[in-house]
Amino acid sequence: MLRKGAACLTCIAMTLRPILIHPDPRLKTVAKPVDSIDKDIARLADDMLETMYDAPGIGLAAPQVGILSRVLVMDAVKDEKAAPRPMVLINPEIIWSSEDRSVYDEGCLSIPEQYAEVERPAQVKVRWTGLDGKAVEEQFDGLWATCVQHEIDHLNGKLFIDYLSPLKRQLITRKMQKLKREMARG
Ligand code: K1U
Ligand code: ZN
Repeated sequence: MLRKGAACLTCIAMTLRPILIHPDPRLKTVAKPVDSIDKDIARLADDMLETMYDAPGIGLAAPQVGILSRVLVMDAVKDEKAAPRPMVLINPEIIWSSEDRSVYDEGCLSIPEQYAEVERPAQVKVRWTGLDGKAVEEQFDGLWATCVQHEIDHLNGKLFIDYLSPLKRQLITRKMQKLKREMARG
């Protein structure tokens, strides 16, 4: 997988999928576990990575493209010059969280141009199934830990604004309703 704009023949077959904007009932729904990793899941993962890099973003969960399956992609490599690290996590589970907490000014591709500080465990250990069907476990910290928790929240129908006060959440929701009305008008 290459970053946006990089030449890649296999990328030609990939499709950018439209990203749902909050509020949308699909973003509040708990996604279903994937029971078999077939070509449709591989295609979904490829499309999600392409859509994430194009946005641009550092993560994307399947419900954000309207698919209620437990699949997420991420690449939180910060250094533009470093090699990309596209990751596909199927049925991810947090199996350990640190006591230690960290605060990050989070954004969300389903809530464009809105940011807010969210406190989460600073490190998490995650278990998931890879596209090859094999179980994987890895401990994440820094931006990777924030991102994987944000994405797993999406699989559970939770958005970063759910960590904010009802007043702040309502303010952002109203802005998004207005944005969606404007987008619908073209
Ligand atoms: O899930 C999403 O909506 C994607 C989201 C992930 C995320 C961002 C910040 C903290 C936790 C999780 C994004 O990628 S928003 C865009 C963004 O943060 C970004 C975009 C380009 C370069 C660097 C960051
Ligand atoms: Zn998000």
